[in-house]
Amino acid sequence: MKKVQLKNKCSLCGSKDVVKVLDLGNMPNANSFLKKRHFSKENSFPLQASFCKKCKSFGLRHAVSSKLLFKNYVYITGASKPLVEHFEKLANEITENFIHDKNDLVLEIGSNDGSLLKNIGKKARILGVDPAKDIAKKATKSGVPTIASFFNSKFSKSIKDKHGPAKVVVANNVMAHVSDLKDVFLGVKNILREDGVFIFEVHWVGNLLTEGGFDQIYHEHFYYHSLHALKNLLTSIGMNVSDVAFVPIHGQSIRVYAGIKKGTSQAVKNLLKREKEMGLISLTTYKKFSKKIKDNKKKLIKIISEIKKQNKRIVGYGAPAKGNTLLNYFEIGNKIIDYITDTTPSKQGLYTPGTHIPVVSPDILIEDTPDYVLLLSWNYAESILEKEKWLREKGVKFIIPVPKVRIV
Ligand code: JHZ
Repeated sequence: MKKVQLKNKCSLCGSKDVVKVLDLGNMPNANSFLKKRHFSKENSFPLQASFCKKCKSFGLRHAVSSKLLFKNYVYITGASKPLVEHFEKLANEITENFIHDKNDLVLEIGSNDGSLLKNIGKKARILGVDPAKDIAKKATKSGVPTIASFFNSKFSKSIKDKHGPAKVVVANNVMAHVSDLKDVFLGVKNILREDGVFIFEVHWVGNLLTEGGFDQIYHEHFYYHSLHALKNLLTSIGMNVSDVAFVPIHGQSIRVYAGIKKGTSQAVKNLLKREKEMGLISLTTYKKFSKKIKDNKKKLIKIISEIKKQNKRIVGYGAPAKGNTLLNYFEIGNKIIDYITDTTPSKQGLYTPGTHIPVVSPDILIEDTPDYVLLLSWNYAESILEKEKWLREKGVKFIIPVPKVRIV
């Protein structure tokens, strides 16, 4: 099996009318945190994106092997409190609006540690599917039955044979992570009841191009979705987008409701109109994006260089996957950042991919007071600034790199 493959056509619609619009150079996988002894064996792969003029999708030109990306995964949903709260609310919505019988099946694709499903288990049958074997094992042990596997159309048949069709299929922050998305959607269609609903959340490309950081671009994310591109794909396999809503996750994501039944809400029509007005289906918009990233780089590097000239210390706050795109592309390494704190136990004790900055427990900040903190988990800025008021009262300043570089 190849570690990386250049795609010469659009993997969503098969068109060859695909234009390269972005090149961030070679990068390691954003979630491949590593031990010191593995520094010399580190992999890196081209990180380039292209736009498909036919189906309007924006995605990576190279596909890194999914096994390499997801089998040994360090990202744990439960490490980010705002996300856990967000999933509690979604679980309530699912049980209130869509579950009418305790025997109904709720299937989650990319269920990670079971943060969402654990809130549903008392009201319906639940089943998670996630390729990260250690995480799947732990989730099962904690009461959320989880199959350690990738989900695809073939696999959906065996789940259906064993567990029956699903009333709800849910998939959050994972539909950008699938190279053969059409096949996964076919699997969902196969397992979904006629009166069932497929709910999935993905980071919205409209946010990525305007407010959201370019740092959300990394090998795990094969696509940066617009509603247009998703709707084109779902329609091509006979599924219907019934509703859509914005959710304040990862900058701004969209929650899409799809199914087999017909009918489309006004929200869907409005968002399609808005995407058109924003130029999200036009090649020129994507071409301009590259310049914006370079401007952002200049600004942040200028601020950081000035701070370092004054011999001040900077540490990182949060070691999200996206932070590694930012650090690598901006060439901010371990000579600039002393360490990065992160609440995820499986990241602590490891080093960031490419830049080799140590990741440590946030407890270090009780003893150590840096001058500046680079907030790499900028998507949780509001909640983190509130939680770390005490640090700011001690004079520590937070550099927030996205959407516009600012110091608070
Ligand atoms: P967070 C993840 O990306 C991975 P990441 C994944 N590939 C994906 O697609 C996107 O989500 C959508 C830490 N933290 O959620 C925990 C603190 O240390 O922005 C996490 O490591 N203190 C599935 O990794 C990281 O920050 C805190 O107070 O970019 C946040 O990662 C909080 C709130 C978080 O996603």
